[in-house]
Amino acid sequence: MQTLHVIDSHTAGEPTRVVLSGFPDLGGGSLAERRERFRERHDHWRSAIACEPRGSDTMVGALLLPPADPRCCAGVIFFNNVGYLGMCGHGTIGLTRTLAHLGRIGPGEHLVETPVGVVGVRLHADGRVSIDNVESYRAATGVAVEVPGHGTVVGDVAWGGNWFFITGQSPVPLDFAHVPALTAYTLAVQRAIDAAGIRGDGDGVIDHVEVNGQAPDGSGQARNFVMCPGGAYDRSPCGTGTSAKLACLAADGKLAEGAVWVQQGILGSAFEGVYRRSGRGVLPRITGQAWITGRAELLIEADDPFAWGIRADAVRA
Ligand code: PYC
Repeated sequence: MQTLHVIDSHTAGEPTRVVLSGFPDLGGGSLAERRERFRERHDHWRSAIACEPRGSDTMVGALLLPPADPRCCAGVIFFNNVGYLGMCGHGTIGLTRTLAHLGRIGPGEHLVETPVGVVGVRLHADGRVSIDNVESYRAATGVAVEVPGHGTVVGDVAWGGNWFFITGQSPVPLDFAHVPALTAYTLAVQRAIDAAGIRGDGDGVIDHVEVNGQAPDGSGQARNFVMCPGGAYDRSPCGTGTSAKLACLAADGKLAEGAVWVQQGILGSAFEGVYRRSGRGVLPRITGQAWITGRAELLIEADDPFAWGIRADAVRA
């Protein structure tokens, strides 16, 4: 029997499961090196934690590790039902709230090490969390892709800690009632981008599709629908997706440095984003809130046919 200790939270509706202990030793080195060891040698632990029956398609795991950089209060590797994330905005907000819940950090500024760089976090006295994300930028604009059943879809390719294709074209209103149609649409866009060989810098796979428009609630705020790599949509406004969007707004001159952008997700829950110009793009600061939902021991029994999660090699053909 294997035992893992976890704390669950949600950020604007999107779950994060912080793994505190019980995970195999990944050795030393950078978080990027340890993520490669995780992927190569221990991928079944990812599916045990994130996939059904213990997790779900929406679950983002956050393996808490000692940082290599002594300035940081924690190191983290984010993962989900199908693989690994570079950064995760909602997950970093959930992790920060979890560290506060454990009494490991208090209000103020802290640094967290991720596989794609060090990010700043600020725990506010009222429980909100701001993250200073990695440099985000637009790599390409006006990218056109033929999407079966939807015609030509045009969008931007942008980095916010993960790669995004961001489009303003939506076949239906951006509201909760249209989640099934938005899911089908964004999955079709994702397949079309992949088939067309459209990539981010360094051949980066564009594994997130973001539809952005006006919220239909009369607030004048923006609302998005973000499809994540594993076929589940982000319940939150997506921290890395909001960062990528800020980079596009900055590149288009549509949002001034320091001005607040309120980004709703498809549930209507919101993050606030501001940016400073930097290098190729912007340094985004994203603010949101997370709530603790559980503290658990995950048990893995050796004779359980789904011990390591419901994955292709565990189901009958
Ligand atoms: O908040 O950055 C984010 C995120 C990525 C995937 C799910 N959430």
